[in-house]
Amino acid sequence: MVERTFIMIKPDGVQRGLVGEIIKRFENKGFTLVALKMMQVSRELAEKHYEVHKEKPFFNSLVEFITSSPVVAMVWEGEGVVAASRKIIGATDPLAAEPGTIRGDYCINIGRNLIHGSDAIETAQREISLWFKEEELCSWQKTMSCWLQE
Ligand code: IDP
Ligand code: MG
Repeated sequence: MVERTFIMIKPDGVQRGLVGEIIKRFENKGFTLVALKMMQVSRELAEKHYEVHKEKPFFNSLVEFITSSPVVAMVWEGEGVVAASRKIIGATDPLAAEPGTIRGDYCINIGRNLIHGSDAIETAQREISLWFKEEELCSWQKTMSCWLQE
């Protein structure tokens, strides 16, 4: 089974018109998009998704924010995609994120950091099954795959 990760463009990314710019970075890198949907997140889904943070002081404002306006949820596939996506995204605090990363290039505040990406392979599996039904995931082969992989 090829590695997959869960990526979500948060409400600020959608509102600021950065959906195309963000998707472009994953496409240009060579990863494969296997699922994508725009959705208004329910409180229940938001709380489940951020379950590990439920004792944190920012938990409530995070759930409020994620449910405040639509998001774009995606699954990307490729060898090493989980760790590589975290690098493409950059550090959680945008002011610490390196230039060239999404957070480093397009945002300034930890509570408005544009994008979520799974932090480990097991987390990715949990998040993908939380956000997507099996039939929403498209398994497909890029015709140019021989130009991306030896
Ligand atoms: P990550 O998104 O880089 O994986 P996490 O530590 O998993 O970062 O935190 C989840 C989200 O919670 C962050 O993306 C950010 O939006 C928010 N967050 C994390 N730490 C803080 C904080 O100290 N203040 C406000 N929001 C925070
Ligand atoms: Mg995280």
